[in-house]
Amino acid sequence: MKLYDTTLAPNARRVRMFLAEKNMQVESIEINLLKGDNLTEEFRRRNPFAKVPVLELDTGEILSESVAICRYLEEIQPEPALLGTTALEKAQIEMWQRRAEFSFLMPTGMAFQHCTGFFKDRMTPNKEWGEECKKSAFGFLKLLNQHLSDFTYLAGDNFSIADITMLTTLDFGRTVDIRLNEKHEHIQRWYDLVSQRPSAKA
Ligand SMILES: N[C@@H](CCC(=O)N[C@@H](CS)C(=O)NCC(=O)O)C(=O)O
Repeated sequence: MKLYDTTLAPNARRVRMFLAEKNMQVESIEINLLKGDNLTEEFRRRNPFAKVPVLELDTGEILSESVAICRYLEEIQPEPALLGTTALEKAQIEMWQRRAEFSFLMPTGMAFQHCTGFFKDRMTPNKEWGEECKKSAFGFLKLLNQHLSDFTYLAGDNFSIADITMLTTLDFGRTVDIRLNEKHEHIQRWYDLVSQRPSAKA
């Protein structure tokens, strides 16, 4: 399998971390987003949405969307389970995965795009909107901090894809000053725990 990957992109790192947890190795092809490697005809043939990550299977089938890629990896390599095993656990992981993605990864990504102008060659940044998104990301941190006062990981007792989404986004958030502060002591405890996992180096 080949992973079309970008070292600094949080979505790509989600898949790299997932692979590392599963102890799976794939060929990695670095896509330089700033240079627009993802905007070429050749890349768009693999993913018309022109985003990384993309997983190309040995059969030539193509998968994009980080969570869809992770679902595929979980099916072919079920251990360790990162998407849950029981009906309840699967639903709780999905719940926290979606919360982390929609209420933290998305606004953090928007804050990055609109505050830094990194993609100004392909979109019109709106700094005011970026700042709004930043506020909304901090709103999620407040709720998550309360939640983590009672739970070890986002979805309960077991490390899951929801923790991967949260950790990779939190690390990426530093680019726009979305960082933990003294009010986030429970997230800090969780962060210290999950960032020590070998997969966090991915
Ligand atoms: N929903 C997609 C999002 C993918 C995405 O937004 N990737 C970013 C990097 S983190 C990208 O390729 N951006 C390039 C661009 O916007 O030109 C996923 O989960 O994989």
